Amino acid sequence: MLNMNSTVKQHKDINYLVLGLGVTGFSVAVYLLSRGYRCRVHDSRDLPPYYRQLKTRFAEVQIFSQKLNAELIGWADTLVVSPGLSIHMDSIQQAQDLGKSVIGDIELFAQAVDKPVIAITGSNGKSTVTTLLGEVMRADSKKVAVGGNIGVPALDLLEQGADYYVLELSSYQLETTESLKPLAASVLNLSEDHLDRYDSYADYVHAKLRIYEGAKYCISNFDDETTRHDSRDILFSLTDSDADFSLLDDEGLWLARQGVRWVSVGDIRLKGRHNWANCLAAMALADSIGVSREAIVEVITTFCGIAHRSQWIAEINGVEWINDSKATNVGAAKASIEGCDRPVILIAGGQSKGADMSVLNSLLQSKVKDVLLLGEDADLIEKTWRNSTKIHRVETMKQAVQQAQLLAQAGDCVLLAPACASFDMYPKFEARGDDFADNVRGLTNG
Ligand code: UMA
Ligand code: ADP
Repeated sequence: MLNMNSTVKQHKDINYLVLGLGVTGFSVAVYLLSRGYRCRVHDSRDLPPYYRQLKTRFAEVQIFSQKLNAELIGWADTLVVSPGLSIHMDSIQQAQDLGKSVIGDIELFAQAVDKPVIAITGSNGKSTVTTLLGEVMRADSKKVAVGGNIGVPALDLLEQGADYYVLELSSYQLETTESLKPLAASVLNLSEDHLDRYDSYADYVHAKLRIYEGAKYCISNFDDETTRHDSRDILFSLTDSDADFSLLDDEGLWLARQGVRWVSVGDIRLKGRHNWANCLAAMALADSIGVSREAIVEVITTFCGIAHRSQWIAEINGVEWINDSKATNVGAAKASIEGCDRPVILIAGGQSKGADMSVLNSLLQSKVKDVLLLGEDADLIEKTWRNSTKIHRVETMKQAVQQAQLLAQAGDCVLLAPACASFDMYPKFEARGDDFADNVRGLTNG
C-alpha cells in the first residue's frame, strides 16, 4: 500500500522531490516551482531530457543525477514519481518505510482541478477513445482539455482553463493517484501488458481498476468481465444487444443505445471491430455526462482515427500497407490482425515486456501468411510462433518492408503490428511507424 497522505494536500511547507525529468517531471517541477513550492529534482540519467528547459526557467532549481541517495530522500516529505519509474524501486520503498508520501503527477492534478474529469484507461484503445471523446465534446460546444498518457501532461492542461478535462491514464499513473474521483471513468478492456513492471497480471489489473474509485459514472465492457466495477455500471458490448450501448443486428449492423439505432456501422470510418467497441465506449462516456446525440453521431461518422493506429499508408500493385505501430502488446496486435479483411504479411517484434506471445498462435495460423520478425526479443518470439506461420528474420525496418514486398501478392495486406514496444530500436512507437511509412513510400518512389 502506498503512503499518499490524503489529508496533507499541497502546501508551501512541504519539500517535494520530483523523480524523473522527462515530460512529466518537467511539468511537475514547473507546476510546483511556479507556485513557490520547495522542490528538488532527481533523474538517474546524466543529462535528463528536460534539464536545460527547467534550468532556463528556474535557474536556481537543484537537479540531481545518478544514484538517489539517502540525504535527498531524507530532505523530502513527498516524492512525486514519474510514470516511467517503478514505485517498487528500493529507494522509493525505503522512502515509504520512512513515512514519506509517494504520489504521481495525476495526484497533484486531482488535488488542484476544480472541474469535472473524465478518465479513460484499459490495455488498448485508450488514445482512440480519449481523442474521440474530446472531439465529441467539442462538437457539443464544450470547452475541453485532453491529455495525460496520450501526450500533454495533465498538470499542463490546467493552464487551458477548460470546463472539462479528458484524461488517458496508464496503470503507472493510476497506482500513484487517490484523489481523482472522476465524473465518468472507463476501463475499456484488459489484456497482458507491462508485465516487466508488475509481479503478476492481477497487480496490473488492480492498478487499472483504481480509476473507478469515487467515479460517478463507471463505463465498463460487458464482453470483458475483468473491466467491471459493480452492478450500476453502464455497459457497452459487441456481443449482447441488451447492454446499454451495443452492436445491434437489425436490417444491418448498428451502434445502438438501449436498443435504439444511433449509427450504422457502415458509416464508421475507423477500421476493425475493435474500433466499434471504442466507438461504443466513447458514446457511453459522452452520453453519461450529457453530450447530445447529434454531436456523438456527427463525430463517430466522420472521425478517421489517429496516426500509427491501423493507419492506411499506401496501396501498391494491389497490396495494402497498414501502419499499426501502436499495437505494442499482444492484445492490440490480435485486434489489429482480426481487423484486416485480407490475408496478412505481418511485421512484428521488439520488446515483448514479458507477455505470453503464444496468445497469437491460432490467429497466425489462420490469417497470417508470413511474419517478418525483428528486434530484441526475436529469438524468443520465433520459438513461440514457428509452428504457426512462416518466420523470416530481418535486422531493420527497411529489410522488413523490402522482403514483405517480395512475399506479398495482390489482395494481401502488409501490416506493421509489432505486439511489442519499440524502445530497443527507436525512441518511441511513432518513430517506428514513421520508419515503416518512409520505407513503404520509398517503394512507390523507387
Ligand atoms: N527514466 C530514467 N531515469 C529516471 C526517470 C526516467 O531512466 O530517473 C526513464 C524511464 O525508465 C523511461 C523513460 O525515462 O524509460 C521515460 O520515463 P518518464 O517517466 O520520464 O516518462 P515521460 O517522458 O514523463 O512520459 C510519461 C509517459 N511515459 C511512460 O509512462 C513510460 C508517456 O507515455 C506519457 O505520454 C507522458 O508521461 C505524459 O503523461 C508513453 C508510454 O509509453 C507514451 N506510456 C505507456 C503506455 O502507453 O503503454 C504507459
Ligand atoms: P492505447 O492508447 O491504449 O495504446 P490506441 O487507441 O492508441 O490505444 O490503439 C493502439 C492499438 O491498440 C491500435 O492500433 C490497435 O491495434 C489496438 N486497439 C485499439 N482499440 C482496441 C480495442 N478496443 N481492443 C483491442 N485492441 C485495440
